[in-house]
Amino acid sequence: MYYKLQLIRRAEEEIARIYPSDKIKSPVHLSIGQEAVAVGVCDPLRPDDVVSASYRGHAAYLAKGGNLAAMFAELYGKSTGCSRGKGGSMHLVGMDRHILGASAVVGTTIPIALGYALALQRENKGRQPKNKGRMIAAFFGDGAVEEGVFYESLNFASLQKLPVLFVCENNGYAIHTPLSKRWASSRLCERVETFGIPACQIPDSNVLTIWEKVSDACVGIRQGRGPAFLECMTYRWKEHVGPGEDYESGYRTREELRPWLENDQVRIIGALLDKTAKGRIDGEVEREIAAAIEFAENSPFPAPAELSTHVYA
Ligand SMILES: Cc1ncc(C[n+]2csc(CCOP(=O)(O)OP(=O)(O)O)c2C)c(N)n1
Ligand SMILES: [Mg+2]
Repeated sequence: MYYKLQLIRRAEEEIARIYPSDKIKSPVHLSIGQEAVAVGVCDPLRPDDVVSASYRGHAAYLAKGGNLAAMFAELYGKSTGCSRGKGGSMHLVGMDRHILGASAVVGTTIPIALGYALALQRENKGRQPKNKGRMIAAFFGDGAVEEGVFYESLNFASLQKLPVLFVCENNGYAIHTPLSKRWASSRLCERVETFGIPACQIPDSNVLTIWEKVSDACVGIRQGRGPAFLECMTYRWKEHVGPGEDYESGYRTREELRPWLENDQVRIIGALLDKTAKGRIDGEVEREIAAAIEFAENSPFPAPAELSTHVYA
């Protein structure tokens, strides 16, 4: 788990470092500070489980085992990228690791995840249940909860007992607007429970707690008992989009960040390891990231003829 936490943190720090050079051709929504959610959720999953992420998706992509070099190449707009350089940061995909393509349109990935869950359920019931027990984890932000399709999805998933784990990454903001100006009630889990879905909030982003709650939830989901819901409270350290900070822009204070810095799961989990083990992992992470950046830099851009290929299916 520390390896994954550190990989995501350092990869995104490198993205922030490279970004001003304009080599990265895509807007980037960084998850620095939110890594524990992706790792705590993806670590207990099976390799053949599916993950659906949002445009803030580097963390979920890497936590599920997405290829790091293909991610960097995608950010650089290169043909070796995981979306052939045509999607950029907001459209990471890795079907070899069962990572569904993401979308920039808030909330839209939730019903697509549901469609995948429905397909898994039907294959489960087929004569040769090759997908026995497979499930999907659907990540989305607190802003997605304001879309009507979120509630339609809760109802449909519960009614059909779909094998889906809903994961709301509640970082308190949709761009610059805090929850207090958007939600009539902050009791999200209670709202979800009225759909007959067990729901639980993890207030402190503790990666081990998230891991445990997900492991517990997966048991019922895999047995066909229907969906579960997690609200993971977290905090976005960087600006909404881009590599910088925005504590001076008036909508939040640096004071609000402080408890989350003290609760940094990357540092806390790293401190549980002995120094040699941690040093070995840190070294491995740095080598992997350097190799991924080199791969992206040396890869070609897509040929002009590719402009209209793989656009529609
Ligand atoms: C349907 C739709 N409405 C509005 C937007 C503009 N928009 C982009 S990101 C965003 C905030 C979403 O916040 P949240 O779901 O909490 O995710 P976070 O960025 O905090 O991870 C909005 C409103 C959009 N992309 N799609
Ligand atoms: Mg948010």
